[in-house]
Amino acid sequence: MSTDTHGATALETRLERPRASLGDRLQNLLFGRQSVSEELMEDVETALLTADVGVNVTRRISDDLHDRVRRKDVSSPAAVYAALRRQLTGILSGCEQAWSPQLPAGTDGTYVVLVVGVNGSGKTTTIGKLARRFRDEGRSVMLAAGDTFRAAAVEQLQRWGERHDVPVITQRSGADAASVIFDAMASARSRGMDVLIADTAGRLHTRSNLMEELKKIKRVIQKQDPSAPHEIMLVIDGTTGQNALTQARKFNEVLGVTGITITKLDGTARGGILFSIAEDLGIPIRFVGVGESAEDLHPFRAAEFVDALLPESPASES
Ligand SMILES: Nc1nc2c(ncn2[C@@H]2O[C@H](COP(=O)(O)OP(=O)(O)OP(=O)(O)O)[C@@H](O)[C@H]2O)c(=O)[nH]1
Ligand SMILES: [Mg+2]
Repeated sequence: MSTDTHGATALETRLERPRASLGDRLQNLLFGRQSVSEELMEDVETALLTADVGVNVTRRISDDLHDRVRRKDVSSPAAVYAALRRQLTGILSGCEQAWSPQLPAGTDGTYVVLVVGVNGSGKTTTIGKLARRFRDEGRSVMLAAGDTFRAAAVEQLQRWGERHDVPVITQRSGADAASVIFDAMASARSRGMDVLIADTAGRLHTRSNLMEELKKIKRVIQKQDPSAPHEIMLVIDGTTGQNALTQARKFNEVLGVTGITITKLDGTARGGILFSIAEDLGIPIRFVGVGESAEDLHPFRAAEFVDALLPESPASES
């Protein structure tokens, strides 16, 4: 959210990026204590909110925990931790769906993935990683340099293409993005490519003219294949706070997002925003990006994600 480095935002930034991870905070709160008090439950709520789990999800979790405590279903702080892990996994498990670029039965042509998101979220890097993944699976892959806004963007995609031996269709910078993607699609289809992945320029979800441009790209793709794009993938920076939910809502409203990839979950212990997005939109979460190299992209698994955020501890069940 606040990426500027002005002194005035320093405090806010510190709030947004607490040093302790959600797991550490919850373990500090819940391990080594004897009883579950109302104060302790409030501290748990605060920890969830600070980790961007969101007000609605936090409220629902908290109501459920209170219920369980009342029913004596959960009677120790460590059992609260275990219950939290189950609840959080439950929220995300609906968004875990195996996915591969497979055309619907009975159709042929090229599977088209359109990649969208705000500036710097990790779109181009994710495309490079996906190209490598699909190629390793034995598919033929082509990339479309639909970010004609930044000159360096085309080169960045070309580097990924060269590294993984994947053709990249480009036009001069400043060209119409829809026309680049249209050409790339024609080329991919005529060459019998299995998958075409189209990059787009980063854009703020609040800029309606830029969002209109994405609609145009989608329409142009559909001229060649009404069933395409087969995947509209929204790439979200996992270190973003509540703003990521607003982004997801807006991109979904304008385009109809079919899958989400969340990036930059290496190093930082963020990602709490995924719970809000899962609860609010229920869009499948495809991949998690954990670094800048080709192999740093993992299929999303709810249980693994929660394990990373809230590690199971030997003392967690009681
Ligand atoms: N640590 C880490 N860095 C990442 C990850 N994904 C992307 N990055 C880095 O984030 C920065 C932005 O990534 P890009 O792929 O260029 O993002 P983009 O969305 O294409 O950016 P624009 O085209 O400018 O909108 C680069 O420095 C990437 O190396 C990730 O999973 N982990
Ligand atoms: Mg890019």
